[in-house]
Amino acid sequence: MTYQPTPSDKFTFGLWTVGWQGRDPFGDATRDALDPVESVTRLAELGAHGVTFHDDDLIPFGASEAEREGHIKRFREALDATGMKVPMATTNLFTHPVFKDGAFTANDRDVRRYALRKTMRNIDLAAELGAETYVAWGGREGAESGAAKHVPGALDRLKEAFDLLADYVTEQGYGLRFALEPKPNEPRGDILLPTVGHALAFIERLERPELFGVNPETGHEQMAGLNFAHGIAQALWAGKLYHIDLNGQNGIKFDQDLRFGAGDLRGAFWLVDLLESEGYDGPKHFDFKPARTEGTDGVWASAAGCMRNYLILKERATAFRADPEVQQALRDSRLDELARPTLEPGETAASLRGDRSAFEDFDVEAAARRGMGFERLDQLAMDHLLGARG
Ligand code: XLS
Ligand code: MN
Ligand code: MN
Repeated sequence: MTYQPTPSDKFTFGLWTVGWQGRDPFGDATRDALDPVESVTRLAELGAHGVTFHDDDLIPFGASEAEREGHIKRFREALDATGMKVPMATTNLFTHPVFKDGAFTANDRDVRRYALRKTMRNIDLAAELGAETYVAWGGREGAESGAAKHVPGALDRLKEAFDLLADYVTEQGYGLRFALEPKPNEPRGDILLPTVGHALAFIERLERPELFGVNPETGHEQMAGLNFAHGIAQALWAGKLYHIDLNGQNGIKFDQDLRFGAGDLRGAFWLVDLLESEGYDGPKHFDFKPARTEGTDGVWASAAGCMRNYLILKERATAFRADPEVQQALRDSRLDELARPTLEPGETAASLRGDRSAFEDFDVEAAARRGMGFERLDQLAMDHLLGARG
């Protein structure tokens, strides 16, 4: 195996990821700005399928109409020359100080109206470039203190915004769906829709829920101490995994955005196992930040590492599932039994109550003593992950 990615792997990168200059709350940029055209070209050479962007990644905030057209034209030419796609786009509603109290949920109504216009403008561009997904991360939709944000009211405003945007894409006939991106905190003390579960529940309150899914990010769920693969599994189960942001994170701390595979490696293995075995076929989007210690070469090494790690983990997960010993261990752990409905076909509460074997004659103590075999199963997974088996 060479682990050489090709466009059919559907790996995509945000312009803001490889383009991150390394500015953090304590330090200035460590790298020069990257021309989006160079990012498209270099990522294509590395085997990526496409790029994604916030409006301001491509067109600097405040650019004139003529400048805007110029940036779009150069970008389009780079896409045409390389065959790179733009499967997703999003809006920057967090960098400019006007968004200091949020965008769709800012207390200031004129800021909310401005945020909607900024978003609609970039939705037009996203549709023009053939994007299928529009991501919405509520960057500063949150608060640091209790009375500053009336949360039920803010959720009303968030629903109002998404209902309007869904009407807009429908009226325009755009083939776009929205993917809400949860994050628990950073840059706000607390952010609305902090986890995949919150976002899934919110979507059901919208007027056009079918146009909304989620874009979970590895590190964001892990910042909340949650199991990312479990969140993804529930999103898949709900038919709502419209997009995914892959990266790495070392536990509950600031949003590290490490390259995919760094941080929680076992978590990454189970995630790839899940995505591959459930047949997720959307873009595998890396939202990472090449460490600010790196120069330009390090940026591309980091981007290549994201894809390489995914492909290595895919190979290991496939070998794990194909291993006859693993298949026996899965049966020993009764995973086949979990796949079986608890009731017989046509069985009712009344017939269950009438089944003495389910209760009166059930040997609770014997069942309690049965080992589950999970340790052996997990060790087999560990052996595969570490390359100690087949
Ligand atoms: C920041 C988010 C952001 C979104 C897109 O933490 O991950 O990059 O993915 O706005
Ligand atoms: Mn992040
Ligand atoms: Mn993200």
